[in-house]
Amino acid sequence: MPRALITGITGQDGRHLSEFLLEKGYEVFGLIHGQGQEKIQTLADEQPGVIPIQSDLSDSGSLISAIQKSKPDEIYNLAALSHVGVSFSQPELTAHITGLGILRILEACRAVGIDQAVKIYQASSSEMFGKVRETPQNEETPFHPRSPYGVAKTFAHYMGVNYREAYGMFLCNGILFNHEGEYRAPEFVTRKITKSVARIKLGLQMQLNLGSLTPKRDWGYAGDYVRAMHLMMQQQEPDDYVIATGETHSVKEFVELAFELAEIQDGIERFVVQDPSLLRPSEVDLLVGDSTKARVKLGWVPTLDFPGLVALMLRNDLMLESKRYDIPIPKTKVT
Ligand code: G4F
Repeated sequence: MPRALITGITGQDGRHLSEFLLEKGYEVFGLIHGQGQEKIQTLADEQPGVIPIQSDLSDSGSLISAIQKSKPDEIYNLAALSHVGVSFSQPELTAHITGLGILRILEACRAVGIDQAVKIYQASSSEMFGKVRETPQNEETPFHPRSPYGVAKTFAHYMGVNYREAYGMFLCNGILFNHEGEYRAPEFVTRKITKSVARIKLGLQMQLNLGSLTPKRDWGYAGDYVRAMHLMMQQQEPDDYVIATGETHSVKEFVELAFELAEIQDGIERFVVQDPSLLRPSEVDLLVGDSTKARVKLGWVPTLDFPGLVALMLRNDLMLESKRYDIPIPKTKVT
């Protein structure tokens, strides 16, 4: 039975990936940080089958013990302070975890002596492209990060490349463009929109505060993207891959479609308030990925397009909010 160790196990990608690997017959270990038993209980309730290990990406000794305990064939480093906006107010912590985390894992593997056997996945990000130098962006596009988060991810990316070249370690950087779904946290714009539109439809909310509506993102489905992570790790040689749909849409288009699918007329005019406190000091205006390499070499293809993604997220939030307040699910284009 193959063994996988996942950091960021309770995050969106950790949830999708652990479900995927458990179904494939893996033994899955998840790093849980902090002191409380609460997180371990939540993991047991929401992700049954995952074996928790208490450890912290900022503590090298605890990473060494986690690796000794789990003896992983594959390590997926998904943990990060992942909110780009928040990284501006916690830049040092972002560098400490999002940037240095993978370096501590790589060194822990060397210390334990599994560096030539283990396969490591590093969650790189399209945020590294930032102020884009070309469109669409592929594996050769130069990076120009626009946030402490993007800078930290760029450091982590190159640290992986360096350990691959210097020590022959098997490390894949998955340069994933935005990926969303039913497990997305509401701090991110897509889930904030679908949750708010569902609540507006149910009469539970009257206002949706947003920052800039003009940035464009290449939004895919997280369930599709964890398949790509696993595929990279099954190759003979480690490499870096862009994972993206190849389509880009503005935040405004996402909101418009969500209101349309919920059958709410003039939603933006009636409910959206532009909130200057949600603007970022420097913004990434346009991201759109070229995932030809992953499609050709890995045979990876996404299954959900933009309307399918918005519909899935809205349907999920209409069901959750209706259940929470014991309100019948209203009739819309997605229910
Ligand atoms: O949903 P977002 O916060 O995602 P962002 O910044 O693109 O980052 C996400 O994708 C990256 C991959 O490229 C990941 F690496 C990263 O960890 C994260 O998962 O914001 C999307 C866009 C931004 O331009 C933001 O300024 O939406 C804009 N926006 C407008 N109003 C908002 C809001 N973003 C958030 N979170 N909340 C708003 O109210």
